Amino acid sequence: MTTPRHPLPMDIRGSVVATGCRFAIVVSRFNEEITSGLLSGARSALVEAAVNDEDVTIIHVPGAFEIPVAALHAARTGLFDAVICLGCLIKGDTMHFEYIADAASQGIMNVSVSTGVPVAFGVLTTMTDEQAIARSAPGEGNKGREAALAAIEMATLFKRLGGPQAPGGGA
Ligand code: INI
Repeated sequence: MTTPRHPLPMDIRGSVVATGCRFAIVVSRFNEEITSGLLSGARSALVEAAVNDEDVTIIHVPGAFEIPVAALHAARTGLFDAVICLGCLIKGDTMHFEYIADAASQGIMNVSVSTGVPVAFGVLTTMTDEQAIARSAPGEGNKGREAALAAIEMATLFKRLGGPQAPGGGA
């Protein structure tokens, strides 16, 4: 006699409503006039997704270079269903931009894959101030909003999917 198998979902996707999900936002202070716009965009998206204010923790770090380790710390607590990373790098005359942009993007991806917690990338890497201003202004093109929407989708997707949770089991 064969044991009845639990049917697998045929099609699964996230939701635009994330009530009950908990989010950490890691935001850097460098270029704060830009990162504050990204933060506003992310917060608005969470409000639109009916996420409760008390389910959002904002973690401030000095610069984009510090974002991955703060995101790792947040993910490892097991308290959050997703982490949203916000920062701004504007290209200057030296290689500094390239090193920090590489460290931030690779570091953020590594946190997500190593912990299993969705980590959204909302770090601007622009050639000019004008590009950074345009991408942090209120509205659909705000990259903080875009990162929050990705985090909402991934957090709700993983809730529906079930299976192993982040270390700490809080997600
Ligand atoms: N940090 C940024 O977030 N954006 C930048 O454009 C930037 N630039 O140009 O230097 C920057 N530097 C600081 C860096 O992220 C670290 O905070 C610093 O190196 C200390 O570790």
